[in-house]
Amino acid sequence: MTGAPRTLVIVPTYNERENLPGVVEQLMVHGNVSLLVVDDGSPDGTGALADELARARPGRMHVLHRSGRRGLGRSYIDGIRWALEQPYDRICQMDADLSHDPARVPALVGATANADIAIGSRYVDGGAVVNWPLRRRLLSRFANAYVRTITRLTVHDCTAGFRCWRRDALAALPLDRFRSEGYSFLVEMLYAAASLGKRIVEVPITFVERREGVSKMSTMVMLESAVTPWRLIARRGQGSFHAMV
Ligand SMILES: Nc1nc2c(ncn2[C@@H]2O[C@H](COP(=O)(O)OP(=O)(O)OP(=O)(O)O)[C@@H](O)[C@H]2O)c(=O)[nH]1
Ligand SMILES: [Mg+2]
Repeated sequence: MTGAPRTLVIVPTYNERENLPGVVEQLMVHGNVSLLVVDDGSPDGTGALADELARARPGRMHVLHRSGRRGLGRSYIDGIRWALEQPYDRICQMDADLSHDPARVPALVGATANADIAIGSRYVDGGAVVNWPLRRRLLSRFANAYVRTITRLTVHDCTAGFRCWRRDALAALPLDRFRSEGYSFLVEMLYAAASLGKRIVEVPITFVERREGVSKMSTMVMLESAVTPWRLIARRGQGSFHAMV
């Protein structure tokens, strides 16, 4: 059957040694899915472990090793550039900490049959967050309300890191103009896509807080996230993303 789109899942990693084997195993059960790990020189040896796992899965698993300044945004840009040189129909984004269930990848891919982007959303009917303390729940809710209010994005989970893109929608993004280094890269991507008129749908997911490893959320990352929506709308005046339509 030629039905299932050729899909690549990009997974950025920084110190995810304990989580990576589970992510790989659970993704590989989907026959049409390949994996690209983008490791930022993790001191815990995640990169070497990824190489080892990839050697056992030739053609299905790939590893990009970054050096220099680390960051989620930079990692995604490198990963997306790599992905667009390969013949994948769908390109997904997913965290390495198993807070995103690899079993939901087919649902996201399926939702792109009638959309350019499918977001794995905690904040639509049927979506949920498990094991987050109240403080973390409130921060995420606040971040979403903040982004939606400033940018006028209508997506309920703008900061979600679990997404599937149709290849052409991802290729349309002006990657060289993106400035976010940390998590706000996710908002910047979405904003650019919405500005380009891409169709965005949300698929409910249950987000489960990581059991292994530690969060990489830092004060700098949060500060950047607070500034990014304002920077995005300031650029709108200059027609920055619209010029690409
Ligand atoms: N390549 C790369 N990956 C990163 C970097 N920072 C975080 N990541 C990865 O991005 C994903 C999300 O990071 P997390 O630390 O889980 O962030 P979070 O989900 O906000 O925090 P948690 O509460 O720990 O789940 C994980 O797969 C991380 O390993 C980075 O600087 N470079
Ligand atoms: Mg996480």
